[in-house]
Amino acid sequence: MNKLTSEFFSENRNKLARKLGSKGIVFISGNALLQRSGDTHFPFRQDSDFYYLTGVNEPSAFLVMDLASKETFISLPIREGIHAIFDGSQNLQSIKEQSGVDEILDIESGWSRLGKLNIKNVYTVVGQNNSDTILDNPFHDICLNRLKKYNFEYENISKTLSSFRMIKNSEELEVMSQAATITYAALRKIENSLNSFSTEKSIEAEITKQFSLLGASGHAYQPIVASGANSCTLHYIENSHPIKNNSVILLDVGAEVSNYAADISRTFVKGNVSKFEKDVISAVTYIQKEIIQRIKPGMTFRELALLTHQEISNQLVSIGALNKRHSKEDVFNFFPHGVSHFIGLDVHDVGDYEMPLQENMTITIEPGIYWKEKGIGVRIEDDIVITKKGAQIIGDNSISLL
Ligand SMILES: [Mn+2]
Repeated sequence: MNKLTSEFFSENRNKLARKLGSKGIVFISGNALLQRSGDTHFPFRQDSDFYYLTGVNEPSAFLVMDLASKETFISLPIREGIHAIFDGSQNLQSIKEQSGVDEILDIESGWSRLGKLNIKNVYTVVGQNNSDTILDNPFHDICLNRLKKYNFEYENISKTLSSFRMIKNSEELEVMSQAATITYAALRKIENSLNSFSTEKSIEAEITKQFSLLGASGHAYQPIVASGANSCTLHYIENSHPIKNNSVILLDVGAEVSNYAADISRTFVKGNVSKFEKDVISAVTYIQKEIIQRIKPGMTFRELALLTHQEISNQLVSIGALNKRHSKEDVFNFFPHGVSHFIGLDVHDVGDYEMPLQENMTITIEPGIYWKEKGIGVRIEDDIVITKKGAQIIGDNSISLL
């Protein structure tokens, strides 16, 4: 269920229209279903820009805003006949109300309506993904190729949308807070019954169950449940090993609510905690608190990274991992990732890392110490919102939801 109001999505479109002026059209495509095998598909996740402007979670849809006439419509494959029998028909009225657009059209009517508009310039989003290993949703290119037949000039508004999405409003903060609170509740449930779990998989299953029962749509990303030496692998998502007694378990998980993510990490110990494990865990916990306390609007990501480096370096000395005369690389070996990223509709959200922190930006704070020789990795991560004077942790870590 969508917990954001139609005013939120309408205002996002209005803000974009004010920025772009009164000529041309905005064309934003959503995501299509992707084949998993045969005629089955992967679970659907909407394109974040399209969702931000519409609130619509239907596949193969596109949004058109005519900046001159202010008319807006969404086109989507309307399920009728045999498709409605198999997959159910959509409630078009509720899609229209949720999005606040003027009309919902089927795909072909949408394209023909578009053909009648006086299109010279089109504002759209192109090619956000530079990776070879994660491919863009093909529906974007399918739409772009079809649009090219109209002989238009296009402008990429990806950065404009990112600059909007980087600053959250109260509705977004509310759903992010729900996602974080659900994640904390699931983590507490695990912590309180840690001895009853003998495999990483059983912890993952319990977290998935908790997320569903507590009202999340699922995981915002592949959960990490890493015990023992697996905790040193930063993106360990196999979650398939038995958990030995007296070993650490690093959990990096996040619920998704109304397409907004939480991203939270905790490191627990099953069985007896040795002094050594305790030292590493308290060192990282201390560093994380210290960083959050010292964040202020105006701080740059570079300053945040330097502060983290200094804190980690101090703690590595005090736990005996390094001596005082160590190099930058020595610290990097223990902490090879960034301390922070934007979070929102995407778990690694869009945003400008050159910009100083400002009110209502939401970022993660996630220092860690990964001591490979000893087979122990510790990461502590919370999501924070930048406030007028500092930072505040998103979500409530103190309530039990079940
Ligand atoms: Mn993170």
